[in-house]
Amino acid sequence: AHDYDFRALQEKWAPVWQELGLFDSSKDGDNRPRKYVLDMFPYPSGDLHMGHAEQYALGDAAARYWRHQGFNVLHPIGWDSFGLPAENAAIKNGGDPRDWTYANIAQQRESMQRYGVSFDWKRVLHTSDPEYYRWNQWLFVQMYKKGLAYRKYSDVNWCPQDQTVLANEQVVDGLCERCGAEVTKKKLNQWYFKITDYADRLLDDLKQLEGHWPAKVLAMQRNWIGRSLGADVDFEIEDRDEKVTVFTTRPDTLYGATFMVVAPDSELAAELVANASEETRETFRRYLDDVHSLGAIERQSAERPKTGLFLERYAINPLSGERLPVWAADYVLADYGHGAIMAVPAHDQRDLDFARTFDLPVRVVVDTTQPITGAIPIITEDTELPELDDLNPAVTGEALTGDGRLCNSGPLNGLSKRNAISRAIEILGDRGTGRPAKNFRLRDWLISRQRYWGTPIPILHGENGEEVAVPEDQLPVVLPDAEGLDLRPKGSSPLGGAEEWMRAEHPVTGAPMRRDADTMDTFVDSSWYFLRFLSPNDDTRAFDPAEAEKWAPVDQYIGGVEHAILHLLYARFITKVLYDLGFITFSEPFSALLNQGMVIMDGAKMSKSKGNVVKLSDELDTYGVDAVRLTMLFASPPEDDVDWADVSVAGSAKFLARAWRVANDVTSDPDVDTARGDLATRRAVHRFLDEIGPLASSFKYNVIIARLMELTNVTRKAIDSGPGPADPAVREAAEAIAVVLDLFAPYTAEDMWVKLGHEPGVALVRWPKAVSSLTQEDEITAVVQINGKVRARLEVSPRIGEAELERLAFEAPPVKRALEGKTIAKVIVRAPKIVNIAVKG
Ligand code: ANZ
Repeated sequence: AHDYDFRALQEKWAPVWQELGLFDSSKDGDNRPRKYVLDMFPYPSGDLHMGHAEQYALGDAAARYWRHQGFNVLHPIGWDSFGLPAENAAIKNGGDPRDWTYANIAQQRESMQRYGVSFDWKRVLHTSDPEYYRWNQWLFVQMYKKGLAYRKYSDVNWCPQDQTVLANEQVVDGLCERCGAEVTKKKLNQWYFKITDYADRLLDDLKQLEGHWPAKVLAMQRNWIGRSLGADVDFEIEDRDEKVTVFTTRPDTLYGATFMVVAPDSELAAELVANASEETRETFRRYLDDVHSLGAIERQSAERPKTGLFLERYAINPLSGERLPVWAADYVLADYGHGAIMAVPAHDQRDLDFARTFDLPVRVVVDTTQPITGAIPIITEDTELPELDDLNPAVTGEALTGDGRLCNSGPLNGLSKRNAISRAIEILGDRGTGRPAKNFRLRDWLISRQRYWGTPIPILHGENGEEVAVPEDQLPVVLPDAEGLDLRPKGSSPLGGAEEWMRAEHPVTGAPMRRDADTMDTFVDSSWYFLRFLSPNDDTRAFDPAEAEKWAPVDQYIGGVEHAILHLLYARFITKVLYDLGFITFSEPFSALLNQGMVIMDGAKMSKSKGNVVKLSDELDTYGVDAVRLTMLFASPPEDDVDWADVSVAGSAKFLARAWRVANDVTSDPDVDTARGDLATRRAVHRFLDEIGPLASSFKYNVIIARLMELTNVTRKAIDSGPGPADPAVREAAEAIAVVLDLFAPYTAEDMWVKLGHEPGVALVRWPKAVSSLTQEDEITAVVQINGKVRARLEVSPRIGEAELERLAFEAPPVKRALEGKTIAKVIVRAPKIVNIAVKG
């Protein structure tokens, strides 16, 4: 009975926990306060791996901590089970994506149960179940009715390998995020969610999350939304009735505009070039072909040499009346702002590079050598401007982007950049040729996919182009069987081949209609799943608003930083939509977010190609669940990566065995009065308890584990060579270790708890509280000597630092008096006991 046997513990306690329903969050009459702790749900790609092991160890420590604080913790799990890998596996190996998916789910589920995560297994969901995706369709219909889901014929990102469209977010450096193939453009009729309507709120509400979400994630979200404030300015074009509007963040530099640039792939460019010479039109056509082969990021790259051509047209500067040549160049994008810009080469680097390439004029209009504070200098036409040659962008090649005083700018002269921006907008407004404007980098969310394994889009199409939503009482539109369908990517959805399924009737007239054959982006599934966990078996609605009121928003969300942009942005968007529709009363889904680091090997991400993959199941077989979980959290703070080459799982297992033996050796009764225990041991226990509270709420689990190890050593000594195993303080220590250890090593903790004479269920035991009289430190006496004579005695902490002790010594009144008029020759500090001061005179 004195051997620590992790296998026996795992086998013994897993079924007991199931039976006791310790993690059941929906018991009648449970009036504990509530917390919602959510781990990002997994994709069923195979068995659990080391990354999962880290994530679930972390999320579980958070969930268990709150239970120990007396909360009813909702800690659910489900599977994000639609998506391409299942479909690709089916294409490669034959078979049905459904079988592959559910077999993997079964395996992951078993592994999670063995891993001892305190999930509420009554609330499981799979997004590929009709009982779930029915509500994706419901959500789609709500959005469709509100004009937030719409179809548009447009150029989309196309992955030629996967033969499917990709959201902008799924294109990384011009490549498909999934398969790495080069992404091309294709014109298709696609469904979008109008996330741009929510751009301002998605940005502004990030403020609420400051301090609760990683700063890096907030910055990535801000950047992705990319709000720019500035002005729209209308330019007349010679021989054209309509004006061309440009968006600029620097209307203050209008007098420095020396040419205009339009995106070559815009309709405007095509129209403007139509009147040009045959030669120019031919050059333009060839240029356009080149442009089509480039991605947006590449086009805007500062490194790429500037290319473009003069369109033989002129624009008129609305303030100065100056005539500006109009060019087409690929560094201007067709789908940002108005697809046209006023180029100010002196103050914009890309414009400057372009001007220098094509020999266009550069005019400085912000004198960056002038201070912007103090009185406004009066600059007139006659004012001699400083020799700017050192700074002249045409010479240096460096645009002047800093602040300064406006010059060469008529009514704006002398103003600072900021004031000139407002003034320019005012003047433009007065003349009716400009107005304040705002632009976002964010684009609408393309949600349709031409693939099989996803949620069918609940729309019917008539022959005449009529479009109607499937009535809600006819949902779900169930995915047809894969059997007999050709799942191979071919640019149109495999569902189109399900002839029988495609046929439908108009819900009112009964006229024949055809189903929409596309399926939804799986990010739709994960944009609201946290709400479905609240009433996962409700077949009358997506979720129960009363349950949402009780539990949501999620108090703590835990997952990988790879979801920093897309998933979180979409979930935030859908939450706001549901808020606007009146289904929920909060508008941010995740009150706090924690990103765990990765598990790496020898400094590198684990991958088959590198041959450095550590198999989770091997580690679990060798060292046991608890040792692996403990190691994950002991290795580093949770945000940092864990290098598996640097950890010792065997060391963790040894510590667990030591802790477990401590519990075994305790000989006092469970009801012994611990207040009678050995004082030194008790002090160690209560200082430990005092210290770990704040550590736990800031996820410093690695430090808590270090303290647990120390307390275990102290207790071992107390048993072997101190007050002995019957001392009540030894029991107090062993119990504290068991209860806190439950965060990291639940099997060991449970067994210790029961060995200590309690009923199973350590997971629900309240954390013991530190007794303040036992946490105060003993003080010791430090002496201050001047030339060898004791002048003062100070009561100080035994852990006082040298600097602090020296400061206290010099502040002591008798020391001050004795030093009056003397010169200090030397000070020697030996904390915590002595300060020696040598003086002269
Ligand atoms: C004149 C100017 C002068 C500009 C200056 C900048 C500095 P963000 O901050 O990203 O919104 N721009 C506008 N539309 C564009 C498009 N479709 N493609 C490429 N560039 C475009 O950038 C706004 C600035 O980017 C705008 O302000 C415009 O150049 C350019 F000293 O106008 B600016």
